[in-house]
Amino acid sequence: MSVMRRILHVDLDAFFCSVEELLHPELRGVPFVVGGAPEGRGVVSSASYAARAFGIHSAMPTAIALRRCPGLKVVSSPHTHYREFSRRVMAILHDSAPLVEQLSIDEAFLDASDDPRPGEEIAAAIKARIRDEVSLPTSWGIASNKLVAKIATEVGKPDGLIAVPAGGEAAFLAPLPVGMLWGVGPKTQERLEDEGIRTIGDLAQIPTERLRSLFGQHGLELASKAMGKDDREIVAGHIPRSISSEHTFSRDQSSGHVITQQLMSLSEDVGSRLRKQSLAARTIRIKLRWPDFRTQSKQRRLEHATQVDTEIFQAAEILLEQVWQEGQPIRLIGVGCADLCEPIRQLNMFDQSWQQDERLMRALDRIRDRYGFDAVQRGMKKSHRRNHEETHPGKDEHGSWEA
Ligand code: TTP
Ligand code: MG
Ligand code: MG
Repeated sequence: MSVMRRILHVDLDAFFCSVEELLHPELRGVPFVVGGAPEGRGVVSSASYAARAFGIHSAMPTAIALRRCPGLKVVSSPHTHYREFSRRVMAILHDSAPLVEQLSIDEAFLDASDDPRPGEEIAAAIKARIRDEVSLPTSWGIASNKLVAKIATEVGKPDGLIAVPAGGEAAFLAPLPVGMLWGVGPKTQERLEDEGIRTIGDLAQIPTERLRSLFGQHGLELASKAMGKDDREIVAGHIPRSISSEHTFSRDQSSGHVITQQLMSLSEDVGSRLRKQSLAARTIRIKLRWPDFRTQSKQRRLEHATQVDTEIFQAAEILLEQVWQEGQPIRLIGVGCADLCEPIRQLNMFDQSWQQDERLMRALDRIRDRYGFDAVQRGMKKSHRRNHEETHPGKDEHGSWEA
C-alpha cells in the first residue's frame, strides 16, 4: 500500500486578463479579451469572466468574439510581460512546497504529502500570499491525485478552493460531463454520448468489458479515470521541451483515409496543448510503428514556429508521405513537436479547436440544466486527452520517439 498523497493543483483565473486589469483598473468587470486583432485573423488568448458570459473563450477568432459582444475591448501586451507575472507566481509556489511541477504558464501541481496541515489550509495560505504579493486571483483543487485535483480546480473557478476528501473521488466526479476527463476528446465524447454516457458517473457504471469492446485499451484507462484513479507522480520541472501524442490502432491500419484522419486528430491534440501552455513549435515530428514493432520517426523544421493545428498537420502529412506508402499497414502513429518557444504570431481562423470547446460548453450547459450544478462555471475548456507525453528539461528529450 502506498501512502496517501496530498496533491494541490493551482491555475490562475483569466491569467492574461487579470494582469491587464492590474495595469488598467478601468477594465475590471468589463467584457474584454487579450488577443490578436480581428483584421489580422487574430484569436482570443484569454477572455475576462464578463466576456465569457457572452460565450467568448480562448482560441476563438477575435472576429467571432466581437460578433457575440459588439462592445468587446481587445487588448494585448508583450508576451514577456505575462511571463514575468508567471515567474513571480511560480517563485511563490517553489517557496511554499518541496515539489512543484509547472504545467503551463499559469498552472502547477504541488505535492504537499509531507505537510501535516489539512490541504485546504495549505492551499488557502498560498492563495492569500499570491493575492497579497502579486495581486492575482487563483483557483485551487486539492485531492489524493493529479486527475481529481485538476478537475477540482476547473469546477471551482473562478477564485475557487475545492478539496476532495480521500475516498470521495468517484462521487465528486460523478455529476461532471465526461468531456472533463483526461483522455476524452471530442470524438470519444461523441461516441460515449451515442451510448447514452454523458457524465463521468455514467461512464463509471459501464462494465469494463463493454468499454474494452468500444475503445480497446483506451477504454480500460477511461474506466479507471472515471473512478477517480490516477497514480502519476508529481515531476519537478518546468515547461516541456517537446509535446507529443500518439495512437495505437485497435487493428493494424492501412487505409490512407483513416490514417490521415488520425494524423489530423493527433495534430489537433498537440496544437491544443501548445496553445494551453502558450507555446509554439519550430520542429514537427511523426512516429510510425509497423506491425513488426519496428519504430520509425522523422522530423522537419518549419520556417516559423507554429501553434496552429492545420500547420502541424500539413507538416506531419508531408513527413508521412516520405515514409509511408498507401496500403502499408501501421500499428501506431504519433505526432510530436519540439524546439518550443513563445508564439510569435496569432492562430488563424482556419483553426477549428474553438468549435470543439463549443461542444464541451454545450455539454456543460446540459449538465447544469439537469443537475443545477452551479459550481460548474462557463468558460471551462476541454481537458487533455489521449496517450500524450511531454518531455521535460533534465529528462530524456526524445522519450519514446527514438527508433
Ligand atoms: P488558461 O489557464 O487556459 O486560461 P485563463 O487563465 O485565461 O482562464 P481560466 O480562468 O479559465 O484559467 O490559460 C492561461 C493563459 O495562457 C491565458 O490567460 C492566455 C494563454 N493562452 C493562450 O495564449 N492561448 C490559448 O489558447 C489558451 C488556452 C491560453
Ligand atoms: Mg488560467
Ligand atoms: Mg491554465
